[in-house]
Amino acid sequence: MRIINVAAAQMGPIQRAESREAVVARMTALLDEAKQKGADLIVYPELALTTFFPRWYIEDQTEVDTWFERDMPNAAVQPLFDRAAQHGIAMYLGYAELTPDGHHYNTAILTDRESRIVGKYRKVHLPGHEEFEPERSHQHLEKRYFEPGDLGFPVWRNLGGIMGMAICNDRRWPETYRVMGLQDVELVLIGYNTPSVNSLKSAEGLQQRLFHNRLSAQAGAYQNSCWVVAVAKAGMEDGHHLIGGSLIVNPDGEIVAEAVTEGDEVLVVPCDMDATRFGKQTIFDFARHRRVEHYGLITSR
Ligand code: CDT
Repeated sequence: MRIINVAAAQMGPIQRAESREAVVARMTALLDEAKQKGADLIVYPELALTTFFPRWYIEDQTEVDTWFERDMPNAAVQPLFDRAAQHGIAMYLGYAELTPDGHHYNTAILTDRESRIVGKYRKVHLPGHEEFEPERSHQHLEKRYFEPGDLGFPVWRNLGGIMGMAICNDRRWPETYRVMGLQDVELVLIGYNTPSVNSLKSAEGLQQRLFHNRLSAQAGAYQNSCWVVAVAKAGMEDGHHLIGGSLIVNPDGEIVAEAVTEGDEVLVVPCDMDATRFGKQTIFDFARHRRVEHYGLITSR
């Protein structure tokens, strides 16, 4: 057995006025709880340091840039890195990244037990729109504020497992998991901020969105025989509701833990990386069973 004790650290809402320092204090409390529960790895949500600012239409780029981190770790986040190293806990952490040459990405990093950054992922599938659309109940301006990620879907060896990362909307796309599956991924880490209502289609509500969240994570896990950990920022944020439902799914596609609140909540599950092997060597032995000669359309359109 190759056990990694994985903590899904769901976060309750972060209001617009909340400082990075206050958020990092909350994240540190979740880290301490994860340590008490025996965690080796903690997974935080997408854009874990701030409110989900793409719901706000901002024209002034200087103001937009206040939501981004120019360095990671920076002074506000360093205490979290220090505590994680003290506890020997690796992290997945989502944040808005502003690069030295002026690029904006929706990013997640992976650290090792010493808080060294071993992996970086930049969100590929950016949902939403670029301009203010008054008919919507809320804006979703990821296409305005971020560029599509330029790093693909790599995997990393960390804590004795093979890990990959994705961010929120990526989890709805089978290609996300399959590209990592083709690199033998054992554990896929995902943070998300998902509004509980569709801004245009009012019939789609909380229960359906929670269902689609489970469906996506469970299908990705089963079809690639890997663990999937999907972690929400949840609850009523700036007057807009985000789904909770953070969950850990095993390589059979079964949910083994699911959050019951919409607040700060830690789930810890011992995930055996060897449990991925049976599926990878049988029904999802890609080398033996895939028929790539019939898949060309997937990449040509
Ligand atoms: N953050 C993020 O990617 N949220 C999207 C909302 C989709 S509706 C525009 C999601 O897929 O959950």
